[in-house]
Amino acid sequence: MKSIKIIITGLLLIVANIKARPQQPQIIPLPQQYTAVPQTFVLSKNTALVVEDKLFSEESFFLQKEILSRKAIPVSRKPAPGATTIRLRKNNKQVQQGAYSISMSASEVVISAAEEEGIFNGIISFLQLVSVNEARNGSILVNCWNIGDFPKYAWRGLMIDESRHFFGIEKIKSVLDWMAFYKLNRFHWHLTDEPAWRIEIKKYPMLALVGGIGSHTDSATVAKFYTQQQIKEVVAYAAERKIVVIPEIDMPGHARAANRAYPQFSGGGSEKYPDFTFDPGNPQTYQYLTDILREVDVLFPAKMIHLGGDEVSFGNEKWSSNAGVKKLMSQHRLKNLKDVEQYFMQRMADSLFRMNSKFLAWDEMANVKLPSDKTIIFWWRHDQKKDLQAALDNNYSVVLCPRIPFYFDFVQDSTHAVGRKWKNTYAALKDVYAFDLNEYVDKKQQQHVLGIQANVWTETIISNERLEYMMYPRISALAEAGWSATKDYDSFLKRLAPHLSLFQKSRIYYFDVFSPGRL
Ligand code: TNX
Repeated sequence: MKSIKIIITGLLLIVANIKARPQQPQIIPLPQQYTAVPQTFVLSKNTALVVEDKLFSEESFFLQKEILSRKAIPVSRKPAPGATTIRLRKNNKQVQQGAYSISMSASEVVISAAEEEGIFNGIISFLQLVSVNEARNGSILVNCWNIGDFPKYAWRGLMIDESRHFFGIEKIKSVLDWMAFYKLNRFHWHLTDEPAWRIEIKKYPMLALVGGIGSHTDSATVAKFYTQQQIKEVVAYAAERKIVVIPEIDMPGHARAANRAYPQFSGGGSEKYPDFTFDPGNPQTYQYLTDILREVDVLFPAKMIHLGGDEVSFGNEKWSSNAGVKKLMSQHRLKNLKDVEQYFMQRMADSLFRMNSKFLAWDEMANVKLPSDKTIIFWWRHDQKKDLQAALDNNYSVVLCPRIPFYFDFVQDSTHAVGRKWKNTYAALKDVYAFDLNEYVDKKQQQHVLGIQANVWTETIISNERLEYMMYPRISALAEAGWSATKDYDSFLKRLAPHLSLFQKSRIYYFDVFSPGRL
C-alpha cells in the first residue's frame, strides 16, 4: 500500500513537472526543431564529459571552462559508474555548416555534429539550457529536450565602430562572449574613420600614434589603438568562439585620421568634412594603401577585408581641381567623380585579390564591376532599395544591415533621448526581431543573401555603459532573426526574460524592455 502511494506521488510529481515546463526550450535563437523529453538531467561534478572524436577536443575544453566559470561545477573527464555523461559525437549526416543535434535523457546528453562549428552551436544551446537554472548544492536540474538545429543564414554579424569611440580589448572580448552566446558568428571591426585610426601598421607607425589621437567627442585624448599583438589576441579569442573577425579599413572617404598622420596621401575634403578622402590622383596612394592592407591581411585569417567605400561624395569636391585626378580621368576615360571612385575601388580590390582576399564594401559600391565570387556588398541605406537590387542583379553576395532596424546607434524606444532617430523612426527590439527577408528580396534572388548584421556606430556612444545599453538585448533579437525559421515575438520575450538576469549578473547595463521607463 505504502509503495503504491509512493509511486502515485512520484507520478504526480513528474506530471506536475512536465506541466510546469515551458513549451519551448529556453534557448535564443529558438532551434528549428525540438521535442520535450519528460525527464530531467542532473549536471554536477559527477557528470563526465566524453569526447568521442578528437576533432571536438578544443570545443570540449570550451564547454568545460564555461560550466566551471558560470556555475562553479567542475565536470570530469572520467566516466564513473552511475554518473551522468555529456557526449560530443561526430555525425556526418549533419551536412549543413553549423548544424547539430542534441538528444537528452536523465542519464546522458549527446551533442552531435559533423564539424566543429556545429558542435560548438550544440554546446551553446546546452549552455543556454543550463545557464538560466541555479545550482543547488553543486548540481543543476536541466529539463530534457531533443533538438535538431541549423542556422537560417551563414552570416550573423555585428559591427562595432571603434574609431568614433574606443572601447578596448576587454570590452571587445565581452562582446565576443555574448555574440557566441547567441550564435552570432561574424564580428565586423570598424577600425578607421574620421576621428581616429585604431590599428598599428608597422610600415606607417604614425597612423596609430598620430591617427589614434582623439575621438568623436574629444579631439585631444591620447592615442588609443590596437597593437598587432592585441589584434591577434582578439582574433584568437573570437576563433575559440567560432567568430570570424572582419576588419574594415575605410577608403577612399572617412580617411581624416589617416590623413592627419600622412597628409601627402590626402585628397582633401569639404568644409564640413575636412581631409575626408585619400587622393586617387596620386599614383603612390595605391601603393601606400596596399602596403597597409598587406599587414592587415596577415593579421586576419578571414581572408576578407571591408574597404568601406561609403559616403565619398561628402568630401570629394577637391578632386575636380586635382591635376592627378584629371590625368587619371583622361587616361582611363572616366566621365565623373563617381567613375573615379569606382576606379579607385577596383584598383584596391585588385590588391586584395592578389592577397587571395575578398573585397567587401558598403552599398555605394553596388555597381562597381568586380568578380562576383569575390565581392560582398553590405546594404545599409534602407530608404534606397535600388542599391540592394543592383547588388543582387550584379550577382554579388549581400549582407543586409538596413539602418532601420539594424543600426544600433538608433534609439530603441520612442522616449529615449540619447541616440539617433530617422525621421521619427528608430530601431525597436520588436522591429529587429520582425526582420523578414521577403520584404526586401525576391525569392528568386535570396540565394545571394549571406545573412544579416547590426551595426553599432558610435558617434553618440561615449562609454561602455552606453554601448551595452544600445546592444542588449537587441543582439538577442538579431540572433533569432538570423537563425530561426519561426517568428513569435511573445515566445521570444518569454525566453528573453531570464536573459535579462544573466545580463544583470554580468554587470551589463541593458535596456529593460519590460519596463521601458526605467533607465
Ligand atoms: C553612416 S553606415 C555611416 C557611418 C555613420 C552612420 C551613423 C555607413 C556606411 N556610414 O559612418 O557612423 O551613418 O548612423
